[in-house]
Amino acid sequence: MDLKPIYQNVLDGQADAVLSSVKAALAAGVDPISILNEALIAAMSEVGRLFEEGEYYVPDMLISARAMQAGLEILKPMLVAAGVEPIGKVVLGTVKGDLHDIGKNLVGMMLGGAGFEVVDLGVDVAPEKFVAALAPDVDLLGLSALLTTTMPGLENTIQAVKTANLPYKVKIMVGGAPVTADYAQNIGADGFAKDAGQAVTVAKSLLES
Ligand code: B1M
Repeated sequence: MDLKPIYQNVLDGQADAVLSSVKAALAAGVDPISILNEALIAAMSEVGRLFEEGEYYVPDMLISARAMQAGLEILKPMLVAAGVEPIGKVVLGTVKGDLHDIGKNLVGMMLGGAGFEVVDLGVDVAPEKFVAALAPDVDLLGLSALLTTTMPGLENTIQAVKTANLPYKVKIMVGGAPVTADYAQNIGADGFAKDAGQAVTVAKSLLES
């Protein structure tokens, strides 16, 4: 069966059409894993590319991410039953004192869309709360800051992770409007992404490195 309609409906942000096209594919006997990889994830990766290239804007990406989530909700129980493993686990949050979450949520949706398991700690997250959420199965810690006054929270959290001296390595990716690649490097982050599309690329490369 042609999975193009699902792919296109995600690109167009048509949640209802995603739902019906996913249901139609399942009814036709298509494997949920193929629907996930070849339609939903493939479409979200195209959305990320379009966003990075300036063809899609934040609302387009949000609408596509929601449409993708709608399809994913139907597939989830089948994927769990099939034992599909996420490609990695990310703990994500906005640093202490900072209540901005739109960008962080987008990053979370894109990572989820790319196949990561995302644990979202929300906003105003203290360094010790981030540290407490880390575990051996966590591959990546994602920190977001939107205010120049809360940017030090990124460094404080990275320092708290170092001080915790965990017996396993968790890579740290940072981002947010005032954050730059130079700043990220200076505070000891492993990676920086300027937007949600790039966050997926960076997260995948951190997993491989
Ligand atoms: Co506030 N705010 N805000 N705000 N706010 C900014 C950030 C500001 C630039 C506005 C301005 O003055 N021009 C300014 C900061 C100035 C500065 O620090 N130099 C500001 C201020 C001052 C404030 C308050 C202090 C205002 C006040 O109360 N006096 C206050 C602070 C509250 C607090 O946090 N303690 C405040 C409050 C708020 C609202 C609550 C009203 C609301 C937030 C609602 C919410 O998030 N639920 C709000 C909003 C909406 C904004 C603006 C208008 C929009 C932010 C946004 O959502 N952008 C913003 C101005 C602006 O940016 N134009 C502003 C869209 C979003 C998709 O982009 O968040 O950049 P962004 O995320 C991108 C990338 O940065 C990146 O990917 C995302 C998607 O592509 N990214 C990551 C983000 N996190 C990442 C993590 C990664 C990787 C990439 O890896 C883990």
